[in-house]
Amino acid sequence: MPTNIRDSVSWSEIVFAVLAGVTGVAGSYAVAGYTREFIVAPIDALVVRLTPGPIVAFVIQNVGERGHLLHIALSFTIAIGVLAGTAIVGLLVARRFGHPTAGVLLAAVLAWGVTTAIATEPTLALAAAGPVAVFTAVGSAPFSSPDHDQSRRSALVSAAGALTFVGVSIGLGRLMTTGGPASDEREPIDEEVSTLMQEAERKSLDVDGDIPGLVSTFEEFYNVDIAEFDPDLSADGWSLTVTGEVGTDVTVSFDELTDMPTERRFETLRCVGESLNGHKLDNAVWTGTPIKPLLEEADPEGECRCAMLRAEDDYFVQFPIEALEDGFLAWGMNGQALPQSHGHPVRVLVPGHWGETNVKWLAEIELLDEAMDGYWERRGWHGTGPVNTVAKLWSESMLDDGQIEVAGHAYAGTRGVDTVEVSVDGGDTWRDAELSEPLPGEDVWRQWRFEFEPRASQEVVVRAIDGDGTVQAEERSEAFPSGATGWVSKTVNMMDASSS
Ligand SMILES: Nc1nc2c(c(=O)[nH]1)N[C@H]1C(S)=C(S)[C@@H](COP(=O)(O)O)O[C@H]1N2
Ligand SMILES: [Mo]
Repeated sequence: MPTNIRDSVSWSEIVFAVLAGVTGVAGSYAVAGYTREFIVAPIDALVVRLTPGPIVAFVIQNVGERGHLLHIALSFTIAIGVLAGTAIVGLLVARRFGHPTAGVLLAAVLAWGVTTAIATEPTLALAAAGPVAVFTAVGSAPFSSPDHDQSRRSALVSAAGALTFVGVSIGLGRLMTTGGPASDEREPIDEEVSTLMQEAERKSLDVDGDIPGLVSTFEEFYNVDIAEFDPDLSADGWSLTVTGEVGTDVTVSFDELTDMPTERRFETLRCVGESLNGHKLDNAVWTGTPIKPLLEEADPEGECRCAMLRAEDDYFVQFPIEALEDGFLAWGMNGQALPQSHGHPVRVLVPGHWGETNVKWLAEIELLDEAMDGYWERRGWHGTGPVNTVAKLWSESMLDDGQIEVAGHAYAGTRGVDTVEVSVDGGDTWRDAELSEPLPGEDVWRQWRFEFEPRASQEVVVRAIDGDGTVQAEERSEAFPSGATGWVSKTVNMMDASSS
């Protein structure tokens, strides 16, 4: 056996193997879409799971939002590498034994087997194995000897073919990526929800700038997930178990849950990781049932009076029972079945606490004896506590009469927003903003709006006062580890405002 891989694998073989890997991944995408059946999905889950906490914390702090591109790029590279590896084996066998057919068959079977083992059902795996076989065949054809003029042409034609294939696959894969609940699971909006949504629309301020209404649409509602590929669960197969330090284990199916007393609630969510004036703050009407009766039925006994909530994506959050008792198990959002990206079929909503406690794809509530860190707490965050108060400045515009309008949303969790104040002189003097009428509910944001006479350039500062009379903290801090603090401040000059 040669000791150096370069002795045994030629450059042209590497090129064809890479083409096989790229097209194999593209083929998998074409039939699976951007779902958990796509060969990259389980690899990415593994990459995320194996990445040490300090690295995750570092990436979140320094790369932020785009951090997930790093692990996704790595996962694509690994997937391409694995399929290219199967092609290499085929190419070597073809050359060593002078038997291209055997090599192609071997590569195809290996690519198919690996794809089935990693990600997807056997028939879908054929879509990855097919292109691997084709490029192994082209790469092991006699004319592809490295020193032939024709081989260069064949490589070029192959690359062009691969590119075309990738392009078509991207198109097909997009069609396969559905996202929301299947259309047969989409329900008509019930009357109670539609009354609440109308109320929210009526109470939304008439803002000239572009800000969400009091209910965020599915398109607007932010998304934060630990996994790149959301669990794809059916309501039929779902159940929730309350277990651990309990008097009796309790398990409920989806049908049993939705047969429990149903309520509709406005509930606002905010991510602890968002920047001070960020947009990871949204509100919806949720349909569900209170958690408390289920907890009472299980009869919690543990020392810490706390529970670990666990989800299908291996996410987990530890939380005091006392706060959990105010929580809600939701299966509907704005009158539709919970979309896949928001936790289909059932998620938790906990009033007043940071977004991370609102566990999606809920599977288990385990009552504990001893407190343990949750997923984000292990990575240094303090994100289970009550939310900070914030007033966002999300739009500036010049009105027809020449006045400047600034507007946004304000949120203070269960304390509620009492007042929003605006200063147009950098914080020296303050006036009250117009506020939207409060919506029913314990944990709902409000909109604010303010008009002023423009001067050349002025610093607009905004702050909220919560229902306890506490003014939003002025001292600035980053989101990590306990949520951003400070007052949002923006230099508004007439030119900018007129163009927004
Ligand atoms: N299972 C699970 N639940 C989860 C998360 C997650 O990654 N997995 N992210 C949490 C975080 S950090 C936030 S801010 C909210 C976001 O909910 P949304 O995506 O519905 O807006 O969900 C929380 N629940
Ligand atoms: Mo979050």
